[in-house]
Amino acid sequence: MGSIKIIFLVLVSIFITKEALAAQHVVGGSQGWDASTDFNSWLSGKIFKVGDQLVFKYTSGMHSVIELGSEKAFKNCDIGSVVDSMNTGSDVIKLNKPGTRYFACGTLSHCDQGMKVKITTVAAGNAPSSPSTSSSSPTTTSAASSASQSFVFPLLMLVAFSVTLLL
Ligand SMILES: [Cu+2]
Repeated sequence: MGSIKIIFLVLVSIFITKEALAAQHVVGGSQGWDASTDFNSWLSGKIFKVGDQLVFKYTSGMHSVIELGSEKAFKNCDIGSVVDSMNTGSDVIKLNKPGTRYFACGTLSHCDQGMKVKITTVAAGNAPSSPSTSSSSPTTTSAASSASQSFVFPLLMLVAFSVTLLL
């Protein structure tokens, strides 16, 4: 019985560590990947780190996800220059290196209607101290994100603890 508890605690702590390091971002929040979603407000204050994942949730067949190769293609909704495309309705994209990536809907005219997001990934562990560009409000956003993380962590600990008590 005791060894089961230890194994469980180890598994839980691995889970917590992974959770603290990488986050999953459902694009558009509860509204998902949809023409009616305001992606700019969803993006505001979000920080994407290496190792995080993007999840696009939508009705398959109605929308799709395409990755565009350049800022210009993104601006012009040039959905002809596609780097990658997905259409399962629950597409997961791993942000595996720092930099900017561009995603849009592949359905005709949806990109022009606003179904596009520009995701800038920062190195994991580093505080998002962007040196020169985009100095809009880095201090407030980083404070907000660390606040939400410090809220999630004790919550997971509490769940882990109560599950351990049940064993
Ligand atoms: Cu669409």
